[in-house]
Amino acid sequence: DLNEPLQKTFCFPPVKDPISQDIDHILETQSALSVDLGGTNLRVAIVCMKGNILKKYTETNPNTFEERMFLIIKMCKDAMRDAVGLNCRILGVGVSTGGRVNPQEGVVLHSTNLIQEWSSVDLRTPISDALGLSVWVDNDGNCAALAERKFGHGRRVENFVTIITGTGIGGGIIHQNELIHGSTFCAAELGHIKVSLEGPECSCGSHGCIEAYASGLALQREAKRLHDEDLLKAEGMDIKLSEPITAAHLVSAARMGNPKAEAVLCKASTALGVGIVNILHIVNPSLVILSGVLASYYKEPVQHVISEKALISSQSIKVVTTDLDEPALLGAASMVLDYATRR
Ligand code: ADP
Ligand code: BMX
Ligand code: MG
Ligand code: CA
Repeated sequence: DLNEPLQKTFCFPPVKDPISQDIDHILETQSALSVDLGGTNLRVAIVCMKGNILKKYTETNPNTFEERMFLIIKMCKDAMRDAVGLNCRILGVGVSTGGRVNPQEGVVLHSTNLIQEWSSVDLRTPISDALGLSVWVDNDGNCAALAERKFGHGRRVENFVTIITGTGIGGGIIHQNELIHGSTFCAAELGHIKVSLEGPECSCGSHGCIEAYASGLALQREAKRLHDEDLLKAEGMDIKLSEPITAAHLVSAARMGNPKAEAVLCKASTALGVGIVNILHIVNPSLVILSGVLASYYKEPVQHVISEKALISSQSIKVVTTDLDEPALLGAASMVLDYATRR
């Protein structure tokens, strides 16, 4: 075949100069271990400089302090072993966790009921001692904001806010390009913005927080309530007896036209939207980034509430959903990648 040698000649990849080859090599091999502790899950990942997750491990977050610390260290050791095979050099460990965190000390100061036995916990010392690596720690919503600033829609955006929905609702605020921690590391606890005086009880012990209306746990609570009253099913929806009821059932039921499920989701979206309007009126960001399991569901109703309830000067702000896979994990990694390589 006369064409064959010709094709071969033209199929060679473009030759890179040695400097860009070196940079590519560094970006692909220098990596961080990242840990994300949420109300349900404990995740660990190996993340490279480019923000790609090279390997991810997921377990249920244990209920006791002892089991949790043991599992974090075990999962990190497993990941470090796998990193060798993946040709990754681990620069340090970034930890994203629910709760108020002092990032200077690497300590979780206080947690709500969402994570038990997780107050006054020094994470830096035991993890660093066990792994022989430097450790950075911050709140999970704050980490999500760091990830958006480095890898996501927050790149080159001076003022933005992110809201991440999981078991609870986490938040992060970037103001003039910097994360806000506040005077006692309690800034940007956006899940605990209150939108009513007598709303549903929240896992923080208060009432009417947006987390108590719109989080995964809140929707699961409502799904179970409807299920107990035999009101969760919709035409064509099949729920097995043994199946645990979750927020996902509520979303499916609403999509299939169940008016009770629709009403619950409408209230949840409105509560979240009103909470976001309050945020707009306090920090006036130019962008709101929604992430987590329900982000795509909430985007449109939140935009609608803003158009109805925000002051004219706040109406032009943009609401987008993240394009990152795991914002909290990636943000935990970004602390390592930014600080460990700082000269
Ligand atoms: P966390 O960080 O709090 O551990 P995740 O971000 O891992 O949580 O999300 C877990 C939460 O999301 C659980 O509350 C679960 O019920 C809810 N969830 C999981 N899948 C879905 C889904 N498809 N739709 C709605 N909620 C979901
Ligand atoms: C809770 C609170 C926040 C956290 C948020 C999201 C604790 C333990 N958690 O509001 O600090 O950012 O949950 O957490 O106090 P997740 O479990 O949904 O990831
Ligand atoms: Mg989470
Ligand atoms: Ca936060």
